[in-house]
This record gives sequence, C-alpha cells and structure tokens, in this order.
Amino acid sequence: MTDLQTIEEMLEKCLPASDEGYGLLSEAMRYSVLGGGKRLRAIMLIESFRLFSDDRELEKYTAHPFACAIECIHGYSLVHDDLPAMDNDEFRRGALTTHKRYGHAMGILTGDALLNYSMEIVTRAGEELEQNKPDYYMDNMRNFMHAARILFTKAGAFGMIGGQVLDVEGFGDDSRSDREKLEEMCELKTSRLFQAALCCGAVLAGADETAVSLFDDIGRIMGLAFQIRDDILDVTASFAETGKDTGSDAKNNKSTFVSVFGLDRAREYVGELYEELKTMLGKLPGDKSAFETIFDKLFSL
Ligand code: GRG
Repeated sequence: MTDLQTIEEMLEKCLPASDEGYGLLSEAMRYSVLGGGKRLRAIMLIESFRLFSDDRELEKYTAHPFACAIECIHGYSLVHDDLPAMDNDEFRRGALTTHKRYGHAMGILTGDALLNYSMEIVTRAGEELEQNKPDYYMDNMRNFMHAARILFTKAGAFGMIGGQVLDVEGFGDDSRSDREKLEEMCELKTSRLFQAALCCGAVLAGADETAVSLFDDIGRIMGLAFQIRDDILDVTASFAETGKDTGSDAKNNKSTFVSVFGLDRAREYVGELYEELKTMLGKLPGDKSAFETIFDKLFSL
C-alpha cells in the first residue's frame, strides 16, 4: 500500500514554502495540510489508479498531483468546517485549528487559498504532462480532464459544499424521515470526496465505466460508514484518540446517526455497511488488499 511517508513528501514538496507569498498565508496553508491526517483520500486515489495501471510514470504525472489536490481540498474543508460560523472547533489533528492559531480572517483565507491551490496543482500537472511527456499527453488528456471534472464537481456546490449547506442551514420544509435527510447530507458532505478519490484514480488509469461506477458506489457507502463512525467517536472517544474536540455534535445541537439511531444501532449499521463494502470490493479486478486494510482499520469496530 502507498505509504504515508511518500504522501507526506509529495505534499511537502507541492505546497508553497512557508516564506513564499504574502503574510503568513503559505505558513498557514502548510500548517493546515501537513499537520497530520490519515491521508485516506490521497492513498485511495493512488491505490485505485494502481488497480488498473502499473505505469508508474503515468502515476507520477497524474495520480500524484491529483492526490495532493484532493488533500488540499480536504484540508480546506476541515479549516472552514472548524470556523466559528460553522462548528467552532478549537482542536483538529491534536493541534489548534487554523483559525485559532492564525485568526478568523486567516482561517477563511487559508481555506480559500487551499481550494484554489488544488486547481493550480491539477492544471500545472496537465501542462507538465504536455511539456515532458507529449505522447502521454495525447493519449491521456481526455482521462485527465474527466478526472478533473469529477474532482471539482464532487467537491463543489452540488457535492461536498452542498452537503455542508444542508448541515448548516437544515432541510427547510422537507417531510422525509430524519434518516433519509441525514443520509442525503452525509452522501454529499462526506461521501463525495471519497467517491472523487476512487473515481479519479480509476479514470486516470483508464478504467472502464463499469469499474468507475462501482467505485462511485463504494465511495458512497464508505462515506456513510465513515460519517457514522465519526458520529460514534464524537460521543465515545477521547481527545487523545481523535485529536479533535469531542462532543462537538451535541454542542452544536446536530442531528447525527447516533442521535437518530442510538449508539447500538449506529454501530450495527457500520457493521452492515462494512460487509457491503467487502462484497463490492470482490467485484473489482486485481489485488484489493490496500482497500481491505483500510476498511478493516476503519470499520471493524
Ligand atoms: C466547509 C465546504 C465545507 C465542507 C466541510 C468535510 C466536511 C465538509 C466537514 C467535516 C465534518 C466532519 C468531521 C465529517 C466527518 C467525516 C470527516 C470528513 C472527518 C475528517 O476526515 P479524516 O478523518 O481527517 O479523514 P484526517 O485528519 O485524517 O485527514
């Protein structure tokens, strides 16, 4: 499996140097992205690429920059999610949240900069592919553009940001059950980025539509299981285990899978989704051990 060290080095190299640019912005960008994190999305993007291609040169020019870009997007979403206008959290990854460390305005600007930087990384990678590997460029540009669209759409207004709007603003006049509403929000807010990671990797490697669509389903279920697990940890785990403020959902009066289902049923539900994920993985080709390890670690509660 892609090791954490490799991802850290890639991110380290790809982010602007601390003393570059204006004020403390580059330093705050590095603080927000490099300060720990499981790198799940980057690892899954690269692993889904490897399931369909063993071309390490193509991986370097396409999957690696996309992996950095998705971690920047994930980093920005956490920075903004922690802001006083949203969850108002003080700790993340065992350290002060970005706005607590650099101030509210810089929290907003750092998130903005990271989102924009993700697009800089992807577009720069496209140019580098054209300049350094013109034959690869001709063969792979279509997949590259398709992956870029997937990434930015899944993270956007009709994806992750849309989910955050539902989280912050609620559902208005909507007669569906709490469970249906919660699942819709979670599929947008949490699943979309996992789907982006899995689908981008597969598309960049030239996987066919059936495989990409299966990965889309896997990402959807994974996000659901991940969010339920996060809701469970919010009431059961300590700061030492999560590195962030626990009890945050109750503090913000949020409807969660634990408040809707109760703790036992929420745990059971994660187990059911975990089984579903393993069955879906079985339908993909090749060595899926990296995904099996990730799912075991996350979901065998
Ligand atoms: C602000 C537009 C905008 C979106 C925010 C991601 C998100 C949407 C909100 C985070 C809320 C939250 C805590 C959801 C639970 C799932 C989640 C994304 C947890 C954090 O992801 P990890 O555990 O983080 O992969 P690390 O630190 O390991 O990178």
